Amino acid sequence: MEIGDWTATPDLNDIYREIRALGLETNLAELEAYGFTVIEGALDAATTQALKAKILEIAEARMGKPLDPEAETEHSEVELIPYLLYKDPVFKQAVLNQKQLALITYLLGKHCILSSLTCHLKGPGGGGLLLHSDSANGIPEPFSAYSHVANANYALTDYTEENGCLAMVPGSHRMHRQPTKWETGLDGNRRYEHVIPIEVPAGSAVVWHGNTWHGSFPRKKPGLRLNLATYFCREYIQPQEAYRYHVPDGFIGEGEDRLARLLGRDLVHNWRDEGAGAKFAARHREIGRSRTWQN
Ligand SMILES: O=C(O)CCC(=O)C(=O)O
Ligand SMILES: [Fe+2]
Repeated sequence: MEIGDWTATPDLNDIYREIRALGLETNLAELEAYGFTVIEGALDAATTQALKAKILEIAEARMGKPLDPEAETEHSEVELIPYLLYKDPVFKQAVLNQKQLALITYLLGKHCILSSLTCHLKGPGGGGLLLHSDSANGIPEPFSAYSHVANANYALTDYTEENGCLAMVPGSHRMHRQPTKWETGLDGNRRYEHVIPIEVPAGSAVVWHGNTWHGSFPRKKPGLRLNLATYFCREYIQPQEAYRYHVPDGFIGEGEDRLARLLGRDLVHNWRDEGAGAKFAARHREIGRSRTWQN
């Protein structure tokens, strides 16, 4: 059907039209049905390579030792490499990738903000990252049907279970709770019976609803598994990383309004002497126009 300028769904009309124009309607159906979807080829080979190289450089400096992505045996378990956004222009490109951002906008509305940009760098051994929902840190259960947080996670190395890939529990966004301690395991006799490996080539983006149970398998061979987690939240949630008051001069280019909003420019709360001002009035006008869940 043709999507009109329907007054009941003012934000959704544009969001849906963009998803259709980008050829993502099947991804949208998968996201609704299973709580996650894979966009293969979301990044071209050169961007995938650039992200991987930059993250390795940052991780080596942070961890104070050389890392061998093909043959690493020393570094086991998961190391979180945080706060990547301002470290190289290629990270901004990954956040603004149209396809993942269109699905994130569907899940979180057009006022969502970036919560964190991190890499889960994983070497061989250990127990993997146990199953969890990202609706953590104070979001009460039962979770709501709509997302408060959402994740678009790029694979920067080829994903297989043996390589330590992402793990998902299809349909778990409808459980509206965290897994219990009997439902978190990935390996051996603790492995949760419904978990599946996301075996996709490097450059894929996996997008999921904030409720969906996921984790990542232990790596069973030498080398490193690298991802880039672009993690977003609705504007009333405290972001994990500090962007709003720390944007480097010149970082937001001419016309990059969406980037500015993602970094907190349009957030209304947290005023000082300037008061609520024009931002508050503008938001009230906008909300008055529509009270659907997309706002
Ligand atoms: O290591 C992974 O692939 C999973 C990371 C994860 O749980 C997340 O980004 O929320
Ligand atoms: Fe997670």
